Amino acid sequence: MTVQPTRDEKFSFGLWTVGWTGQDPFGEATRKPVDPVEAVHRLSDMGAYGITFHDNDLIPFDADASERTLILKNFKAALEETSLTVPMITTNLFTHPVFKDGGFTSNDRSVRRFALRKVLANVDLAAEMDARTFVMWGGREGSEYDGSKDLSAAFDRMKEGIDTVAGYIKDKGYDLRIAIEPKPNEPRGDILLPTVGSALALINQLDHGDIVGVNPETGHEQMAGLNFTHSIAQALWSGKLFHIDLNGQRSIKYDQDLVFGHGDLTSAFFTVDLIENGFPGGGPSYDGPRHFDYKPSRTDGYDGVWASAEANMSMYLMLKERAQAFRADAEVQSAMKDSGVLNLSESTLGAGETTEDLLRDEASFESFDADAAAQRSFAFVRLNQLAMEHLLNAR
Ligand code: GLT
Ligand code: MN
Ligand code: MN
Repeated sequence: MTVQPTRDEKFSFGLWTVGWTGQDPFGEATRKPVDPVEAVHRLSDMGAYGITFHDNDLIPFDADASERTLILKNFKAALEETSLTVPMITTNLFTHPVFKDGGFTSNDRSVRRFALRKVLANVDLAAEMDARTFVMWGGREGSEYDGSKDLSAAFDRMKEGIDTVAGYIKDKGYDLRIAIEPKPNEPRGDILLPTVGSALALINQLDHGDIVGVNPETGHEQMAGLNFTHSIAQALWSGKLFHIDLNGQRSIKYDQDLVFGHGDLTSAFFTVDLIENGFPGGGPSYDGPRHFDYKPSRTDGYDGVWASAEANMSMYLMLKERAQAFRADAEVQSAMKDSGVLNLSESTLGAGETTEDLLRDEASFESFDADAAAQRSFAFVRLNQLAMEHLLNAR
């Protein structure tokens, strides 16, 4: 069963995803490179609305000005023909050996200056392509040995780099926001800003943090043993969920980049439930691209590449349908009520109540029967079982 997407679903794919040739640290490529123009047509035909890329996914690192112009001309023509959009652009600061110790935080200042110039040039390209989000994944910003980095200076340089780019975006008047993508490790032994929480904390220290948010990836949070839905929830609550990378990961191991839902399916269900249905009591919601950042398995040929791209969208739409049925079910609503899910929206202090008032309220403490309150069953298992029944389409 394949559920056919429409452009209103805002599905997008990285050029590096369907374009991954299967090269890994242990083996050579198992597929020939794909032509970016073909990728645009294929993705458009299967119902995606956007394609994203690193500068060097499209334009080789050492391309001269005329090669660059020709490549962009052909790519833009394909976009125009298909009306596929480019909602996000990002910069490759990890493949070329010059970035082996990072870009913004390399111990070598000349590399840091080169990295900044590469990013600024790519910001201009993002504006030219009408992208709204500029992702920064600092895969090489990190270390293998704790003694090899002055970590305080590294955070200073990270802040300096991001603020310089954000300031440039503002000076130019571009309608573009930065989204930091966290990852705990791989390719570096440890990467700076390993989780959504770390990225949010750094954003608070920036001068231009108002246009900087996060781009959480399902598998990256799960590689750190974290709950992805909780991570995007906190990003949303902070007004910082600018973009999202959906994929699949099976527990704490190397970055698997599986098809969305092919890792932790229960987690994927609640991720879609949050994105599509919002928090149970209202609150901020996400309206941006549903971007898939996965790798078609290197065991598959191009038939499998395009089928897996469709599988991401299909998985998402099936989960969306299941999550909507879950929320609409009267039994679920009453189970939520029994579990007190909606009561959490009520503020703990009453309207206008001061801390002094609370301290004077004997019912809240002195005469509060903690043992009696402890008898309450929250019945969370029943609620979760209903979710699983909906997920399995068993209701
Ligand atoms: C790289 C990484 C992804 C990031 C990309 C953006 S590059 O493939 O593994 O998670 O989203 O730089
Ligand atoms: Mn990944
Ligand atoms: Mn990603």
